[in-house]
Amino acid sequence: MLTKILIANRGEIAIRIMRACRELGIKTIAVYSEADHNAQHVQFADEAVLLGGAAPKESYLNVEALLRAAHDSQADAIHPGYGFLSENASFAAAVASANLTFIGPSADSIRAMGDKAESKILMKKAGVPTVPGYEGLETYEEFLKAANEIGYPVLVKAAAGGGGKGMRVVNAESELKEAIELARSEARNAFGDERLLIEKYLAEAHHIEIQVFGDKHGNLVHLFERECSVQRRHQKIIEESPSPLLTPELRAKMGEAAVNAAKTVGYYNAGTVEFIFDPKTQQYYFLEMNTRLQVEHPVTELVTGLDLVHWQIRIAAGEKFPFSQSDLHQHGHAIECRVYAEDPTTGFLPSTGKLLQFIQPQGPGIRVDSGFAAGDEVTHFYDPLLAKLIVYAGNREDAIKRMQNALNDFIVHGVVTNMDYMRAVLETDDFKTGKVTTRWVETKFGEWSIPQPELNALIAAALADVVFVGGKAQPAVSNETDPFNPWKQTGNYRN
Ligand code: MV4
Repeated sequence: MLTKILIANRGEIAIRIMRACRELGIKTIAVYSEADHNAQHVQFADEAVLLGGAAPKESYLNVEALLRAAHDSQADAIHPGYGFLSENASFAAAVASANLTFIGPSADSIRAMGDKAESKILMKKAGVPTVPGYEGLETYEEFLKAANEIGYPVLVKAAAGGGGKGMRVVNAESELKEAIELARSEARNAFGDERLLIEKYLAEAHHIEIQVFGDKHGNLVHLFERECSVQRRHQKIIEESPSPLLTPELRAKMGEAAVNAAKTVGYYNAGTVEFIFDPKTQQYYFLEMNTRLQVEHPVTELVTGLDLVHWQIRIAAGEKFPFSQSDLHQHGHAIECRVYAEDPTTGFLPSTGKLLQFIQPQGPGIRVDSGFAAGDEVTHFYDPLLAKLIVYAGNREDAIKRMQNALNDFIVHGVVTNMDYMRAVLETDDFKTGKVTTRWVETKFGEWSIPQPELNALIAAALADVVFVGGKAQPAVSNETDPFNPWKQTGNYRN
């Protein structure tokens, strides 16, 4: 069994991983940048090691500093979390070469699934449905012929891309040549690899992903789906399980396809197979496989009752995963809202500042995975995710109601958040009826402003010298000496 784990990450996911370690009796080592010296994850760990400067390349992406920290603190494993180095095959290999356990898949699995052309070829061989298209094309003439065979609109993707990076939609032949040239130069600059894929673009479709989990002894299962179509510029905002679109038959078929996809690379540990689902044809197609624990994993934990990080650690230590597919069931409904320090009224620009108030909701079926507390500084150095608010209820309608109330009870003063925006999304008929596709935010909910009646109330309150806390008006703090006086803070429209 592992005795000491270094968490090569920060924020909410670092704390979340430390909670699983603590329950397993494993010591935790936090790493941090100079900007994070007071961060919650540093305080939560048993030990902490300074990596370097605030810039990720000097700290959380600094492989040499991370391995040195692991060595100096006698860690026997490293958990990468998500983002940063979590899908960097060279890092996974370097961890193994340092005789440390990498809590995740093999470097080979990461490398294979990181190449979107290679992974698509693997899927075709395994009989996993893929989007009609071509890999390995070189000349414009080849792309032109392929696009005419596929039929417009087509999507040009970078083979070394992923998560929407290096993707271009082409609606007509007249746009193709420029799109190919731009996509190629972007791919070369961003990834040092200019290979492109071309495929049919499924515009009105849903992003549905399947959680898979395997041990090092050949047992590989799926843990059902997550619906992730509420996204803005490839940043997920709201995720849920089950998907309102899947029938039990479709769920079983997509789960089997996801397991087959993972088996093509001998996958072990936690992974997610992404599909695009077209409700009109009821067809699903493999998009890519994420070889890491995902931000939205709590949604799966709540409907399956499993602690995924707990099992990641035990699998990494060589234990067998004691569940067969027939042992696993999906119960109830879970929804996650990602609370970002971003201002939806200014095109989601990051909002920075000191957190004056950070009051988390509580009650039955409410979970908050947070990396911040009142008094903390929200900086511009890292992803602006403040917390994940996840709710669980017996059915989708109750889960939506619970989420709306929990968002109301989540009080954040000092930075502007996207919570009112998410509450507005949850209130739409499109969301309630499961009609939100991957393009819905951009086409129907991209620009947003505070509804005028609410804005009037806020203006009246400001003039009347009150602030709203938990939806209730309170006398505004007026004495000038109070450092937490909300009137001192700019950019927080709640004042
Ligand atoms: C697609 C697609 C539609 N048709 N491929 C986005 C990033 C990566 N997961 C692959 N993605 C997509 N690939 C085909 N052939 C739709 C997506 C997609 C998406 C596309 C545009 C805007 C937002 C999106 C959100 C999720 C998935």
